[in-house]
Amino acid sequence: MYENQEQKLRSVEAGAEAGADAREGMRARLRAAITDKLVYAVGKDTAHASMHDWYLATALAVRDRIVDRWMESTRETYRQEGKRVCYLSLEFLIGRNFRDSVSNLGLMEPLVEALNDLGVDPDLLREQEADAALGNGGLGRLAACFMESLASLSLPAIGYGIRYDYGLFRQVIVDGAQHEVPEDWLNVGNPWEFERPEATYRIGFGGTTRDETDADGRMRRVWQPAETVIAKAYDTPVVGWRGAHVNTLRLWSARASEPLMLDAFNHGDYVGAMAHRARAEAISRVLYPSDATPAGYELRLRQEYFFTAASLQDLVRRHLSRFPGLGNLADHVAIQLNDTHPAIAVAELMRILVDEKGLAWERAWEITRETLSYTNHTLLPEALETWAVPLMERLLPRHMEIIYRINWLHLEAVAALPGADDRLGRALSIIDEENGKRVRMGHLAFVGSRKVNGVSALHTDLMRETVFADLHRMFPDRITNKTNGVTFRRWLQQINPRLTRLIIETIGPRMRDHPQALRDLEGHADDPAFQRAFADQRLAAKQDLARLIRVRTGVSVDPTAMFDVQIKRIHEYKRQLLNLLEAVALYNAIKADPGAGWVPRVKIFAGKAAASYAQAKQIIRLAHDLGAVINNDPEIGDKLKLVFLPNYNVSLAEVIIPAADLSEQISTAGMEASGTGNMKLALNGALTIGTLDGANVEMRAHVGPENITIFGHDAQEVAALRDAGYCEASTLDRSTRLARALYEIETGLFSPDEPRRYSSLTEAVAWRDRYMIAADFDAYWQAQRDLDALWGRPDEWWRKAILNTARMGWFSSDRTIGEYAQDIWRVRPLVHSA
Ligand code: 26V
Repeated sequence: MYENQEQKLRSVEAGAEAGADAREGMRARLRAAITDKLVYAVGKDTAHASMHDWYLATALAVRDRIVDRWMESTRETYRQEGKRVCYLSLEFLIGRNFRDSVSNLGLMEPLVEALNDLGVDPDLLREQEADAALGNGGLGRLAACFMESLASLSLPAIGYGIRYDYGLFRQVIVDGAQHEVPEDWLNVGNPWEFERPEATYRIGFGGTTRDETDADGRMRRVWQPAETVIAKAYDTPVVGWRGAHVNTLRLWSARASEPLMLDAFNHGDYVGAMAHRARAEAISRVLYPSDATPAGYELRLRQEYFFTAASLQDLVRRHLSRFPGLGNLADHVAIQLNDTHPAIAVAELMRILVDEKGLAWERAWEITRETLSYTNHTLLPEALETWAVPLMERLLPRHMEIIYRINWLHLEAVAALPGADDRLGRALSIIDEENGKRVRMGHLAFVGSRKVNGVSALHTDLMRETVFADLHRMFPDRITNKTNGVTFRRWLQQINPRLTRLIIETIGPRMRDHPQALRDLEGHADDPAFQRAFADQRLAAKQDLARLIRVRTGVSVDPTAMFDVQIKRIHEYKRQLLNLLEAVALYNAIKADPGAGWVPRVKIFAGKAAASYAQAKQIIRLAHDLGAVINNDPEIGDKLKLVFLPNYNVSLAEVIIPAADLSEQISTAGMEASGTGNMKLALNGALTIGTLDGANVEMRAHVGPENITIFGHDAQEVAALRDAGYCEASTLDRSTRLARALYEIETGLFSPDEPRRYSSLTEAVAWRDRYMIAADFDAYWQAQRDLDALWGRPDEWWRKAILNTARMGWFSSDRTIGEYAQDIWRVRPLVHSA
């Protein structure tokens, strides 16, 4: 395959040289296609077209150029009878699609020229696209990076998910507080998707089960659902790098099985005639925020079953169009469960095989266990999914029966283990009997899967040692590690064209196809001219970000200051509060000695808090209250600024990341499964300050311990502190800086209008400190001061920054996907003739 790609690259590049004419031709064709779409698809003439009309026309013209390759990819997949990956995920956090598609097709230059010919600003045009925010954070963005890498590696794959009408809420800040506004992303039209009215499936809910004798005299269990919802497919093509291969992202939208209850309507009950429709369509209405409260939970279970059942029906139908039965399903399909959200697939596949296709239970179980694999993304107990048995019995009665049978057979095997006892039985059971009978979806996914993976080396170790320790002893070969990665096409080449150009001028274009080729930069890390050029590219990105900060927050920041960035969901375990407390301590220190040669710093925060997560929302408010005081203190000036950029999303990340000098990855050790923002920032040349958590551990190994700043307790030390009954009090006595900062916040120095505003935050640190903020504060403070000193030695700083970019190649999602393909899915790339 390697040789193949090399050849492909050479022929593409040779073609590019010979192809100045071809480019002119493409420019003219695109120009014509865009005006054509504007008139005949959008229905506007050039004189009256808005920027949005131009965007739609351009996207449609680009989409046309994807379709041939898409169909060719599908035909080849069928022809070569290989195996296909089905990636089931409740979240795909794509962001914008335009630049991805255009640049992977290799059309960026002729398209920009064509738009310029038409008098349309390509940057303004790009801004017209709404972010597809169909995810909460890391898990959803990982799914989007994986889809791009699967296509780029020519691995036949389909992503299955939900086409939410409303993506993750838009964050609006009013007086420093977060408010949530619906994100109506489809309102402006989505030119990338194809509606598939022919691809619809019926999804049942509720009802009853009974035994029935079929024509051959065999007993079968029959499920008679009380309610049926229609799943309708919308397909978006996912273009791989250099356009060779195109996969599909298939998202399901819910429809009522009857459009209108005509009877009720005819009797004048117009609202009642539509009520069933509202109930059915609610399923795909809105994305769940990551820590929803129990209210509304039934809807989430309906979402999970809805998309899982539709996806399984779809892949089974496809399989049966080529083969007489499902006996060889595992040879042709690998199903990946992205967290436990689609874990009901274990029971649903068994139901299809046993109830619908009449296979023996044991054979069906073999097929299921060969076909499914499961990725775990968090060990936080509050995020591990369980469903109350009565709810499951009501909504999915047949699945509950199947789960009981799976569990019964599983517990039989448990009982036969050496040393088996009651404790082991309780720990391994799929049903948690201790908290009012709940189905443990992680256990179900684990038992029903061929492979189970964690997302970083540390996280996988902790899976083996903690949450899945007993299951791991029972199935010692099942857990495997697949450290996360990010797609370098988007997260370096597209978002940072300036740095990319400099890198290519320096080491050539190989890095575009081989992330590991970035290593060739190592030889330039000490070159003062290259260091200067590297710093200059980054300064330009910082000027862009400074402009954006000014427009969105009204705060002016100095682009030559150190940009210290923490961008991610707001969560106590991610410890934005630790960073804010350090800001207060630094503010105090500067005030005490303003002339002490402080390194100018801009602390930049962005992130959303789940609507129901009160502490996280308070952290956002505190950031604003601190900013208001610090940013307006004349004694502080440019020595310290603190800004919170509202409405963090993929598009905002794309502006912040190239401009970050320092990347904050400071979660309580043991709590962040991997992190992927950490990788994007380091790849673009930010230095990391972080704990030994998630993938930070492996980043340290790759970039070298001298090029990353690690502080604080590691996961073992955190566990030991907990076991010893840690609570903060003694630590607080030791750290006067922290004690003073907490006292100032506690007594309203930053919220004089409401002095007690933050007592819930300060008490959480001072009395419980579940997240070890007090335990790590002094080490964090010292690490920050060391970084200040390093900033004063620019040749050293830039050397380290360059070495970060040079050594992050391993964190490409192409490497991750290559490992999944080999070890978990056992799939091979498609060979494209053209
Ligand atoms: C949990 C729940 C609970 C109920 C409501 C909706 C909902 C949605 C998501 C979750 C679990 C989120 C888990 C997650 O996002 N994990 C992140 O996965 C990243 C990719 O592997 C990883 O880099 C992050 O460290 C990890 O926090």
